[in-house]
Amino acid sequence: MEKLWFLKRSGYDPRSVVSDGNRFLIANGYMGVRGTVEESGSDACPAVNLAGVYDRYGSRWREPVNAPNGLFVKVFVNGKPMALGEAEAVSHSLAISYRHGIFSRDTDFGAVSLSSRRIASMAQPHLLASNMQLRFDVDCQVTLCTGISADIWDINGPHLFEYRFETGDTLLCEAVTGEKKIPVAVAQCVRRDFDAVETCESGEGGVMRTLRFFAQKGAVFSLDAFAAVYTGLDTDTPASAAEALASAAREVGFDDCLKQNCAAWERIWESSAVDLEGNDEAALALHASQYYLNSIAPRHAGNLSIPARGLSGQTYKGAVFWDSEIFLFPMFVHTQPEVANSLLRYRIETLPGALKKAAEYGYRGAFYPWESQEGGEEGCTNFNVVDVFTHRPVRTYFRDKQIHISADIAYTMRQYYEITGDRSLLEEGGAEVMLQCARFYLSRATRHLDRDSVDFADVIGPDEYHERVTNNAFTNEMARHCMESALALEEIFADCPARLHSLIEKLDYGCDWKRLKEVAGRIRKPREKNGVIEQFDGYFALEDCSLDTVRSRVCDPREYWGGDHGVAGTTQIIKQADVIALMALLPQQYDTAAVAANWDYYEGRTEHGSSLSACMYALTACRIHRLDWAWELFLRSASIDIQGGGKQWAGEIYIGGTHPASNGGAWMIAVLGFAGLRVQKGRLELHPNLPEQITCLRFPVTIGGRRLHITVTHDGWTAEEAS
Ligand code: IFM
Repeated sequence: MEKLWFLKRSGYDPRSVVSDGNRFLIANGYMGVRGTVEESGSDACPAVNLAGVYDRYGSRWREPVNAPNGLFVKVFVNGKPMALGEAEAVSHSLAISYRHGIFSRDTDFGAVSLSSRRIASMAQPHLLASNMQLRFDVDCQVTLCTGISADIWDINGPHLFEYRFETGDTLLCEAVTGEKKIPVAVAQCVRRDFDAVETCESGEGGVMRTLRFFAQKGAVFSLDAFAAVYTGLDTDTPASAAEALASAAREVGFDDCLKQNCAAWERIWESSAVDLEGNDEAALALHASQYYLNSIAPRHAGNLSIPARGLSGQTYKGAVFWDSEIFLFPMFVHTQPEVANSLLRYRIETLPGALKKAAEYGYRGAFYPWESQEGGEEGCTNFNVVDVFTHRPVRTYFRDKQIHISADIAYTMRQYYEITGDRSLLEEGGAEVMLQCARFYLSRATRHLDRDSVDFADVIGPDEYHERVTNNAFTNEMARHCMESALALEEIFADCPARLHSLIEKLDYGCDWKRLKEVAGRIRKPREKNGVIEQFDGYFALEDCSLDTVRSRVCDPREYWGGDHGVAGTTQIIKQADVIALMALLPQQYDTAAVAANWDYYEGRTEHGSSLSACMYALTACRIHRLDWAWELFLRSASIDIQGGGKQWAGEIYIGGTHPASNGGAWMIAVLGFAGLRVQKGRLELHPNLPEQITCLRFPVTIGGRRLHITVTHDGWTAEEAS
């Protein structure tokens, strides 16, 4: 049903331009194009955000590069700009087809109405294509400028230099990044069904083609634009590759490019679409979530991961966080294992960066970056928040102390094997990652002379508001799991022990292997009171006040709640799921009574200030049959990007964009929570917990190369093999 895959918003409100840029994003894994209108200048934050290409300008934060915008179009009627914000619009709407990743725009300026559609081709990752229909309501002289705009949005830029433009049938814009001199090339061609006097020129703002023509009242003209983007990371000749692709696309035409794009999207949905019956709003939100996640999967690469704000811009430095493993991986491993494989190959290939980071801090093994950029470079700086009162950068310790990142990666390596039954990833570097992560915890642990137990002191758990704590339950248990997973490699490689032994030898791991056995069992178990796990040593002694009390102490809506001076730091109010995240990740360790006790304690003390929080509470709520809560938290996770929700500011730093972790969380709640899917080495089980709002859930899963279609209702479930 079309309406379950389609979002439209009518009216123009300049205050929504930034959130609409996220909401109407189109992307294909290689690049993301923000949902801004064709004529937007950099003040509207347009962006063609490139996956995996980073740059640093001066001493500012490194961030991903935005390419010049090859789909720029601006129309003038009798010399007046027909542009949002410059001319009054009689009506205006933006829409997106989540099924096929098609952005559309309809604006009636009176004299002319502009209707356009745009795709980031899912069939050809380097290609953007658009069609604009212009309907004239008066006889008029028209000037239409279209081309490649270099007036692009950067948070910490500029990132492109040494611009070179070429005019002609195909327009070309070449530049290089500042730091690594990576060439970036964009080519643009058009196809039109009307006569015009055409001229081309280039200048600071880019390279433009100007079409001048006379339009009679009632005339309808059509303009296709094709833009191709390549960088020096894709080919040695990005400019000629871009030119060739843009002109080939013009030969094919917009309609056929669109068809190829739609067919590619249909293949994605065949393997992943979750259809929810009983509540259309929720069904749309779930499709939207899946769209935002599927559209940014690095299918073209095989060794890239996904940034925390996807391809919606440069927020969070375009970096890869634990979000990828813990929140995004589950949907992919169950539906498109090749994408899950890519996320983990990225970690295998960036192991050298993790070894280097550990060594820099004086540890052995692999300490993965908290905010990973290309090559495993740590993007997280020492100052990640700007204080709203003093305007000074605040020292945060995410980079140094959020050590659970390595365990999260090792956990996911093991999950990949457990779910797919495929050992090849472990053989091709995954086992080494697991061993090096375990080695890191060996070297990071603190042993006291007068006790047997081992502590992890001075860490930050998922709840980032309490910094530099000791024995964070999540960190300790995940570190233990990491060590036990390393030891489990013996069983995983039982049929070819020589393979593991030669790796152990290569890594000079003999002593560590013995120590793992000893230390894993000694890691301090979290303290408990009445069945409630203490989040870290001393947490229960903090002020136990309500969320409202903490809120009432906030003086500025943008102020940061964590760290030394934040309003939450001295209280038990936490930012996001921490103990509850642990219970969601290691369900076998906690019975339902333990989950219920901790859920009841922590939920009321959780701000859900991160979009990663709701899904962890929802998954555990399903386990303890709190389905009303699970439903409410599911809606929150699934609708975040439709609503334009989530925090937009951390202190004075903009953190808006799409929310892949929440998108992945929505899939997890629907499939792992409501349908209760578990896959162990290719064996599938379902333990449904359908809320009353859902009458039926249908979804495919791919296990061991077989695709199954699952249907879950209140009467039971069926699984059918796809033909
Ligand atoms: O990884 C998260 C973190 O847990 C909370 N702050 C935002 C990060 C990126 O999503």
